[in-house]
Amino acid sequence: MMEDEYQLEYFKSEGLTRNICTSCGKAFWTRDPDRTVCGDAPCEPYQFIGNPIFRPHSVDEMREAYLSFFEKQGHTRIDRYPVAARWRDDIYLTIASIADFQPFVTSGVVPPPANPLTISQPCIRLNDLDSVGRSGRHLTCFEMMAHHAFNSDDKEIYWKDRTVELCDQLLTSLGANKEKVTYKEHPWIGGGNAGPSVEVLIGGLEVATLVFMSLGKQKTDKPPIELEGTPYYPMTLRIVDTGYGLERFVWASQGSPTIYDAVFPEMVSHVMQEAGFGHRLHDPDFIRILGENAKFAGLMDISGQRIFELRQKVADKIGIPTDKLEKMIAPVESVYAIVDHTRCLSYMLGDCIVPSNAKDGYLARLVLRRTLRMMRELNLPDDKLGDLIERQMKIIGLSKFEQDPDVVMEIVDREVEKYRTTM
Ligand code: A5A
Repeated sequence: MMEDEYQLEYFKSEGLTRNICTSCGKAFWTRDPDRTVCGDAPCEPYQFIGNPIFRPHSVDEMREAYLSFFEKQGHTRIDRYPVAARWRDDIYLTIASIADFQPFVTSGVVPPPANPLTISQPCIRLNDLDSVGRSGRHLTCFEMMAHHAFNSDDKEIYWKDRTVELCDQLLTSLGANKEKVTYKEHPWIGGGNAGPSVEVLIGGLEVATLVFMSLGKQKTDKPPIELEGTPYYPMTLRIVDTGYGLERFVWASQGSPTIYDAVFPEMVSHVMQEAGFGHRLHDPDFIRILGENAKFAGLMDISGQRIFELRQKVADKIGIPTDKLEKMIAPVESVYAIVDHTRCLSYMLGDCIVPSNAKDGYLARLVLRRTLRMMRELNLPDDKLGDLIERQMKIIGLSKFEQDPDVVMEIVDREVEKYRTTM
């Protein structure tokens, strides 16, 4: 699409070069002229497991570091929006921080709550359900840290150069080596809008995406550009839409085998204990196998049959039979998925979604039943679900939720009863 769009003054002044990845053929910008791969999965394995990219941070420390960095750079901090996107008629769940401002702010109908602004928005995405617990990097529920600027003809805030500069400065402030960062060109089309975007990659992990929303299907007084056979018109507003994965930042700051160990250590160890394999948490062999598994899992798109391929590769590398590895790893993946799903449920129910057979209620029921199925596989009693969700709500902070925690517990108990009857 728009090669010129990536010829940034900032890249030139900082001496970055544009290289083509020998693995995927896509263009990326780097400070290392000899670099041959873009740094994305599956072109490069994770480099940071056991070798962290940033100074160690907990989830709360990382969120605060991010928001206060952007505050110091002139952004206003905004409270999060609910995970149920009730202001929209096209999606049920808040899937990205920019979703908070669509469609009314992005179309220019109402002004943004602040400009520029910074936020850490809990998001829910259920499209990668199969990878959760396995890929080491996918969560159903994650916080998208972001800074957004809304530029108009009357008021220019900042655009591409400043956005990339801020990203570089943030990464450096957290202890990263700028030489290792790559910016991969990633033209973006979706939801009726389009624009250039770059993926920010370091240590083999995509930590952020910087989107420059500048085209829309809606007619404006400017001449259209044709993309994939459809005319797109330069928008009245040009919007800086960034997204930094909080949990991925925390993971990269700790270098643990999986994102789950880094982000939910107390919940992982609690569920491991309950399932009867707490002793493994301190077994060096087990930790090594988990790390190898995570590295390979990062390289693959794990869906359906591909899980067997993953098991074979890891088993070959470690030198143990595939079925033995399967017995070791599969229950741990379920523990991770249960921890992820119960956090997702605490946001869903805490933000007043009620499980049902329709709309967002259906999605809550889906996640809840999936969790119960996995709990049964680990011989965890159904009644434990309420307790796990309550623990997650307490870790996040009860004051962050609109719904009364007692009501949440009552809802969960009723759902467990209904599930038993259905079974
Ligand atoms: N609106 C744009 C910025 C957007 O949504 N981009 S994105 O889909 O690439 O997400 C931004 C960042 O959120 C990603 O770079 C990644 O760091 C994080 N992220 C996305 N999906 C995730 C998931 N399922 N689990 C954990 N982090 C995720």
